[in-house]
Amino acid sequence: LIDAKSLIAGLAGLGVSTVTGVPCSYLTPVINRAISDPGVRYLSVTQEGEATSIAAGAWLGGGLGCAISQNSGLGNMVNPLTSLLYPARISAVLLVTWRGRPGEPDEPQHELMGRISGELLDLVDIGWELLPDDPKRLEEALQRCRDALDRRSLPHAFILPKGTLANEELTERSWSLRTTSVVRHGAAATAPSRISALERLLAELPDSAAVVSTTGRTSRELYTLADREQHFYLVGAMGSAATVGLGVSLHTPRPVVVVDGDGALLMRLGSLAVLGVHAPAHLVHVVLDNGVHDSTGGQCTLSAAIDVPAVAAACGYARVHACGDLDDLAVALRDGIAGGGPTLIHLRISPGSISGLGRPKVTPAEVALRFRRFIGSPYTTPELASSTAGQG
Ligand SMILES: Cc1ncc(C[n+]2csc(CCOP(=O)(O)OP(=O)(O)O)c2C)c(N)n1
Repeated sequence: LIDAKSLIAGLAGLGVSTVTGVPCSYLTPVINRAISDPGVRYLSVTQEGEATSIAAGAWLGGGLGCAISQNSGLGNMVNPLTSLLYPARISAVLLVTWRGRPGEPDEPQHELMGRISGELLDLVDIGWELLPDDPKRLEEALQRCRDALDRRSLPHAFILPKGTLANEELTERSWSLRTTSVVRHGAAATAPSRISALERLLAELPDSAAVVSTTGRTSRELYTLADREQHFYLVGAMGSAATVGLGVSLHTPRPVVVVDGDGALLMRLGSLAVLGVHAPAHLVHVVLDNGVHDSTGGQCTLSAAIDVPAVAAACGYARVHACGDLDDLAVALRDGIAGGGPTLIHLRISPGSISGLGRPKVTPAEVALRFRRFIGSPYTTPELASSTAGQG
C-alpha cells in the first residue's frame, strides 16, 4: 500500500498545483488527502470533463493540473482530452481508477470499461502506467511521469487498481448557499452583432486581462479583430471555456475574461455550479447569446427558454448582469474587472457573422504556449502600481 500523503507530495513534486475531479471509492484516500493537504488545491466538480479542462487551465496559468476520475468517467474526459489538451499540447496528470479489472468481481456497469480502459487511453494518445502499490516504486513511477510530461507535453495517466492506497480520514467543509440578484439593464430595440460586442469588449479590457474564447465563430471573430498573446482560442472542447478560465484564474491575479456562446454554455451547465462555488474573484464570464448554434448553421439552442442570468445567480456567481446593449456591456465589464466575482454578463446578440471570417493561422500549441508566457509575465495590480508610484 502507498499512503495518500506520499502520493500527493509526489504529485506536488511534479509541479501539480491543482487536483480536481469526481470521487470514486478507490480514490477516497487521495481525495480525502487532497482536500486537506496544504501542498495542493482540491476542486470538487460535477463532471470529469470539467476536471480535465480545469487541469488544462491550470497549465495555461503556469501550474499543472491533476484530474482524477473513476474509469467510467473517462468518457466524460474524452472531449477535452482530444479536442483541447491534444491539439494545444497541454500537460496534465490523470489519475484514473480501474473498476471492472478483468478477473476481479465487480458490478456489471464496470465490465466493459474495465476491459478497455488502457486501450482507450492508448487510443487518445495518452501514455499511462499502473500506479505501483509499493512506496519504493512510487518515486520511479513519478519520475517516468515527469519525463513523459517533459518529452510529450501531453497528459500522462496513472491507472489505480483496487487497494493501492491506505485509508485517509475525510475533513471537509460543506458549501453554503449563496444567491445574488441579477442586475437587469433592460432590453435593447435591436440586438448588437457579435463582432460589435467583441469590439467593445476589446476596447474596455485592460491590457493585463487574459481572454479565453469559446470554439467556433466567437474565437474566429476575436482572432480577426485582434490576435494577441493574452487570447486563448478554444478550437474544440465546446462548453469548456469557463472551466479553462477557472483553472487559469486560480493561478493569476490578472482579470480572466471568458467569452462564451449560449450553445456552449448550455452544453456544460454544471460548470456554472463549479464557477459559482469555487468563486474565482477576477473571472468575468461573458455569454454572447444569439439563441442559435451560429457556427454550425444557425439551428436554435435552448437558450430562448432559459433565464441564463437567473441560473448563474442561483449557482452562486457573485455578480450577474443581464445586458441589453453595448453600453450595458461596458458598465458590466468594468464592474467585473474590478473583482469581487465571479461575474456573469449575459448579452443577447443577433445571429450571423462577418463575411471573410478568418481562422487562426497560429497553431493551438503556439497559442497555448504564448498565453502561458503572458500569464507568467510581470503583473502589478493597478492598486499596487499607484501605491508605489513615485518611489523611483
Ligand atoms: C462536442 C461538440 N459538439 C458539437 C460541436 C460542433 N459545434 C461547433 S461550434 C457549435 C455551435 C456553438 O454554439 P454557440 O456556443 O451558441 O456559439 P455560436 O456558434 O452561436 O457563436 C457546434 C455545435 C463541437 N465543436 N463539439
